[in-house]
Amino acid sequence: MASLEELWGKLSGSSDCKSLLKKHLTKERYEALKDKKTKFGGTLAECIRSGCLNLDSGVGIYACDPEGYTVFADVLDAVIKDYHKVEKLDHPEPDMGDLDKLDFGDLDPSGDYIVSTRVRVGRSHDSYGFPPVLTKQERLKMEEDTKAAFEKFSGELAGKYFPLEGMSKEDQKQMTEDHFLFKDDDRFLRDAGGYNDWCSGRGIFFNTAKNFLVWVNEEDHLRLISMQKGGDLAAVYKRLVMAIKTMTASGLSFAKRQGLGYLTFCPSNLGTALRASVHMKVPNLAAQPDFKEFCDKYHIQARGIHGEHTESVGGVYDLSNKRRLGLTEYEAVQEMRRGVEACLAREKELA
Ligand code: ADP
Ligand code: CIR
Repeated sequence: MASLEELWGKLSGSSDCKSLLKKHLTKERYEALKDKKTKFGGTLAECIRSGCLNLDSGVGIYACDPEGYTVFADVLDAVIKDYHKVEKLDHPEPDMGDLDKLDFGDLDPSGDYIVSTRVRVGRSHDSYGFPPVLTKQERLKMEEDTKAAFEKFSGELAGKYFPLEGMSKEDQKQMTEDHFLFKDDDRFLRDAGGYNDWCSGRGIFFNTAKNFLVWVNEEDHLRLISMQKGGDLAAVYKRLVMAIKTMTASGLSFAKRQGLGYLTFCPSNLGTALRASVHMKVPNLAAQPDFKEFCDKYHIQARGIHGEHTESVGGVYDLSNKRRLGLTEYEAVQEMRRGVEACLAREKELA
C-alpha cells in the first residue's frame, strides 16, 4: 500500500488535478498534519489515499473516523467550507419543518418528467470509526446493533433486514438495477477503504412496500432512504422524517459536532447528511452548453442515474441538492425543490 510520502508525491506532482484536496492541502498543512493520529488510529494517509490515487476526484478527501474532523480540521474545514459554500462552520440544529404545512407536494403532477424521487440521510454510530480504521469484527458488531434498532420500525416502516453475505448474485443485480441496492464498483470509495472486508457487515433493510430502506455499511454506517416512483416529494420526505425520528428514539447514538452537524465519512455529506433527488427527463436542458452553470445557480448537482460518477441514460438525470451543511433539513429539501422546478420549467420551454 502506498505510503503517505508517495501519496503526497502524486498529489503535489500533478498539474491538472482539480480536486478540493489538491486546492486545500498546501505544503504547510501537509507538514503540520502528516504525523498526527486520531484515537481510533486514523492517519492523514487514510484521509487522502482516494484523492491521491484518483486525481480526477471532485472532493478527494474523506475523514478516517469521527475524530478525524478535529485532528485533521486544518485541511478538512477548508474543504468543507469550499464544497458547501459557507464562510463559517455554524451548522444549525436539525429542523425538519412542520410536516403538516409543507409548501410542496408533487413536483410533476403530469408524471411526464419525473421518473422517481428519493431522499436519504447518512448517519454514523459515534462509537465506531469510519471504513479505513474499522475491523471486520467491529463492522459485524455494528450490524448487530443496527439490526436491533430495526425492530423499532412499525406500521408503514416495518420490514426485514437482508445481509449481503449469502444473498444471490441475481438478487443483488436486480436490486441494484432497480436502484435499491449498492455495489462495490466505485473506485473512489474502494481506494478510501470503503470495501474493506467486503461484504461482511453489509446489508439492506426494506419495509414491506419497498419505499423505505436502510443501507448498512455502504459508504456510511447507515443510510436511511425513502423513495418511490413519480414526483411526490412531500410523501417521500414525510416518510423519511418518520424513520429518522424512530431511529433517533431507538437508543442509537449518532456522531454529531457543534457547527458541523451529523458526521459522515465524506465531508461532502456532513451537516444534514441529506440528499434529495429526482430522476428527471431533461434531454433538452442537458443538451444546452450552460446545463452545468444552470444547475450551479440553483446549487443543484446533476448525476447519472446509476449513482455518482455514472452517466445519464436517455436524457434522464439525477438532480439533487449539492449542499448539505449550513442549512436545515427542510431548507435543503426546499433548495432541491426550487432547483428541480427551475429545471422543469426550462426543459418545457426548450421542448
Ligand atoms: P447517494 O449518495 O445518495 O447514496 P448515489 O448517487 O450513490 O447516491 O446513488 C445511489 C443509488 O440511488 C443509485 O442506484 C441511484 O440510481 C439511486 N437513486 C438516487 N436518486 C434516485 C431517484 N431519485 N430515484 C431512483 N433512484 C435513485
Ligand atoms: C470524489 O472526490 O469525487 C469522490 N471521493 C466522491 C465525493 C463525493 N461527492 C459528492 O459530490 N458528494
